[in-house]
Parts: sequence; C-alpha cells; structure tokens
Amino acid sequence: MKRIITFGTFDVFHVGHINILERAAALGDFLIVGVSSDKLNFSKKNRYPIYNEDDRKKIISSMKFVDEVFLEESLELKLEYIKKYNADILVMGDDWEGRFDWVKPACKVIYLPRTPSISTTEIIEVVKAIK
Ligand code: C2G
Repeated sequence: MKRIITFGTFDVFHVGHINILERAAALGDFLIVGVSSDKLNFSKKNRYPIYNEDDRKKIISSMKFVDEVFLEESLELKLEYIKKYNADILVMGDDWEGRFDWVKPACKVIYLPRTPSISTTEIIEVVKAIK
C-alpha cells in the first residue's frame, strides 16, 4: 500500500493539473493533495488566487483519483505534512526540480514533467486580452 502526496495551488483548474494528479495517483494506491492556502499563495506570488481556497479544495476533492485533501499553510511544513499523512512518495512537477529534495530521508521524491503550453498565468493573460 503506497501513499502518494502532492502539493499545489491548482488555481483556475486546467488539464495540466489533471495530468499531474492522474500520474501521481498511478504511482501508488492512495493520493493525498495539499492545496496551498490563499495566504501562502499571496506570500509566494504577491497576489491572491482567482478561486479561493475552499473552492480549490472542493474542486480537487471531487477528482476520482484523489483520496484526501488538506490545506497547505507553508512550504516549510512539507516534512511535517509528509509525516502526518504517512506518505511514501512526494510527487511534484519538474518546475520544482530539486527544490524539495531535503525531505528525502523521510520520503521518496519524484518530479514529473509539466504538461507543455498550459498554465494558470497564461489563461489569465489570454482572458484579460479578450476585448
Ligand atoms: N503543473 C503541471 N503542468 C502544468 C501546470 C502545472 O504539471 N502545465 C503541475 C505543477 O508542476 C504542480 C501542480 O501542477 O506540481 C500544481 O501547480 P500550481 O498550481 O502552479 O502549484 P504551485 O503554485 O507551483 O504550488 O508546495 C508547493 C506549492 O504550493 C506548489
């Protein structure tokens, strides 16, 4: 029984998000997702997400390959979350390559290739440009 954990904001949910969750789930038997809080997002990107944390959690919880969802309050708490949820493997997109290797004694870390040509930022720009 392998427990997988992954993290993300998943704002303006798109197919790149589905792809990583689907591939993460396929690596084990139980998928836990830490959804970044609105505050954490503000601290990282200096703006609040378009969808608030309750809505983002609700969207992720409705995915058929997601088993458990919680709110990620800080990037530094990764190891605490990994221990709390008893995760065997941490999965992240390769835009985070190497960034979470410090949890390795406790948990295996796998970076999966991002889905090309789609991102929340790009969607926001495209929508903004529509007149
Ligand atoms: N992702 C992907 N392909 C895309 C876009 C995103 O595979 N085209 C992946 C990212 O690599 C990440 C996950 O989807 O693993 C969530 O992406 P974001 O919502 O952008 O997450 P981020 O804001 O990077 O937050 O603790 C980690 C952070 O909270 C991650």
